[in-house]
Amino acid sequence: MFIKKAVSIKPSEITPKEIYQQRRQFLKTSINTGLGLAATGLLATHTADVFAGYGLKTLKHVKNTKYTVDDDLTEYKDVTTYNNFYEFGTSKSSPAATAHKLNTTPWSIKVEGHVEKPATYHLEDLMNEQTLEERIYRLRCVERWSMVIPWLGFPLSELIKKVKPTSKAKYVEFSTLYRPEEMQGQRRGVLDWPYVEGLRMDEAMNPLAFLAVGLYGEVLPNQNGAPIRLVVPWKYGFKSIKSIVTIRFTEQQPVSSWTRAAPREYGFYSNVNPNVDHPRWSQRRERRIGEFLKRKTLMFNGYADEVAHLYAGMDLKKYF
Ligand SMILES: Nc1nc2c(c(=O)[nH]1)N[C@H]1C(S)=C(S)[C@@H](COP(=O)(O)O)O[C@H]1N2
Ligand SMILES: [Mo]
Repeated sequence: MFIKKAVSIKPSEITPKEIYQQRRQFLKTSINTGLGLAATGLLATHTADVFAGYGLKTLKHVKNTKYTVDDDLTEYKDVTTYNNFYEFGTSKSSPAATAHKLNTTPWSIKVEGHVEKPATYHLEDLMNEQTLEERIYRLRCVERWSMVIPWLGFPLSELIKKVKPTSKAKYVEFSTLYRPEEMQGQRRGVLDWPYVEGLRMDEAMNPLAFLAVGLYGEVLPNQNGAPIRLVVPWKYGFKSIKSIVTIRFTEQQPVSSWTRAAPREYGFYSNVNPNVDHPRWSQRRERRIGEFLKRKTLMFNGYADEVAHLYAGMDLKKYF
């Protein structure tokens, strides 16, 4: 399908979202109606309309064909207008409407706790040291919807290796920016701000754990967690914390914002698991945004080969 085509593109090529969407639309149309090439002009116009006013900076990257999926990509418009980012309100549409108020330059990340080399990284320096790669991941929200997103970024393990955690470092804790003047959702006590998330050290070092700075070939739109956010594709979406300013290495298991808010509903692990219900709903199925029929939720969101070994011997009903 579409993804197979996309991965054959030269690694050095910058592929802005318009190109993705045109290819995707073209493939869809030629399959559905057999119109072929004649239809592309019309579709190109349509695509340009949809993206009028975005115009974000493109990022140079290579495609990592090891991390891709056969599923169709979720439309750029859905990825950037249907969001969970409570710092900008609790509705799905408010982040896209209000996140432009967030000033993301300059931005730095403080790395502290049990590390040999604590540091404050300016985002630009960090990015200059990394080769950005594109990875296509599924993201499954605990609320039973999912998306497939082409992220740009680098493995979390790269950053961890730089700061050299000591033997006391058993967990990694991440915090989001706290700036209620620009994040109007933080003026209300919906969650205990700043938003906090955490991973066990071996989870954080797993090659799938990713720090994203872009999507669809461009810098992250603010509503998706600019300028840098975590993506942990085998866990429910809320583990993928946005707009990170602090990374701390700890001995104790961090208490994440959602666990603090509702410990019976949101555990520390929060691995995608169709066999463990949320106390208020089943997790067996999900709706892929843009699709009508529901699909079955996969164990570890389809990433069991990569991550099941991390939980060998653990009772996943207890450690939900
Ligand atoms: N700081 C912060 N990070 C967050 C959230 C949030 O409210 N605040 N929502 C989470 C949830 S519930 C999901 S599903 C994903 C959504 O990411 P997306 O909007 O880029 O698809 O972000 C996660 N990261
Ligand atoms: Mo979510």
